[in-house]
Amino acid sequence: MTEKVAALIGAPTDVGAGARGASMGPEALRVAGLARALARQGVQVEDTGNLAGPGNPWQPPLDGYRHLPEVLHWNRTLFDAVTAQLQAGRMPVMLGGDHCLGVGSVGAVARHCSRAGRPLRVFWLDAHTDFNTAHLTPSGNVHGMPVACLCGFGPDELVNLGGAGPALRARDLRMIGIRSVDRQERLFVHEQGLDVYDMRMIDEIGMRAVMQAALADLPENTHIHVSFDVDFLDPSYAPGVGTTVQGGPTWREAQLCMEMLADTGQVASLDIVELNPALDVRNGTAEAAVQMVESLFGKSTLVREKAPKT
Ligand code: NNH
Ligand code: MN
Ligand code: MN
Ligand code: MN
Repeated sequence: MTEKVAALIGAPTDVGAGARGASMGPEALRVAGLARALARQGVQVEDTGNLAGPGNPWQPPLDGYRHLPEVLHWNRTLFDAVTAQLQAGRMPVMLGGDHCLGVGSVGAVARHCSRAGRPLRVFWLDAHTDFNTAHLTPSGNVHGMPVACLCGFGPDELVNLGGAGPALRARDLRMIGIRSVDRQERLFVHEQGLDVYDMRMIDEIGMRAVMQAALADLPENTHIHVSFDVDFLDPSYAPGVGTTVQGGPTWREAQLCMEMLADTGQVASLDIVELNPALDVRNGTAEAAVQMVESLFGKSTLVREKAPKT
């Protein structure tokens, strides 16, 4: 970890999702022992509590978006909170909430890095590419759109959040664990040249080679942001999410992904999103997510001097 103090920022909302309940995610992660897990890895934790924002009006989509005013409100608030923590030299750890919050969280990190002239690489760990637009989306749910918004395709207010023009370039993104892309979204992902490591590639070459490829040519001093959608994990051990997709990484494959990110020593901000306690069993998915995050912060079975090369 480049920053030694982690600031937990709760963003309890589900306005971007198709199921209610992700708004309970921050508290479930706390109950599952997130702060203690980070402390075990030598990280000082400051829990800044939960942000406040509008409730979920539970309305149908309007012009292709569900709850756009509420989504905007939450993302503006989150953008400011993440920016403040980065400026204070702390490592923001955002507890979602649904993945529409990626716009504010990753947006703040990207604008911060660009001001500092620091290279950025965003790891999008997810079953989905989240690259829909109002025209492509089958649902209108904004949690399926944050990557498109960050890359410049979305409503002006979200695209230009905290700065003019797109916050992120497609080439700064790596997507891992993908196994559900909507029909029209698929063509757009291809057209924009996103760097997607889908489950088939993980099957064919293994998680180790996938992560080596995704981490290749990492410039020195790169800020790594991890946007961890809990539906990245296989539903057999992580059922507590709104949109489960079969065929995710095994427990060990997911752990290896986190461990190899930790080995870089460059992870500097994190989102944990889409955990839905209303769909969970005895908080087991929250506990699984916490174990993954502990690995991301350097938990290792054996003492390892250095990651073995090739
Ligand atoms: N692709 C679908 C949609 O846009 C589902 C997105 N759901 C997610 N994304 N959980 O990570 O509606
Ligand atoms: Mn910094
Ligand atoms: Mn997602
Ligand atoms: Mn997802």
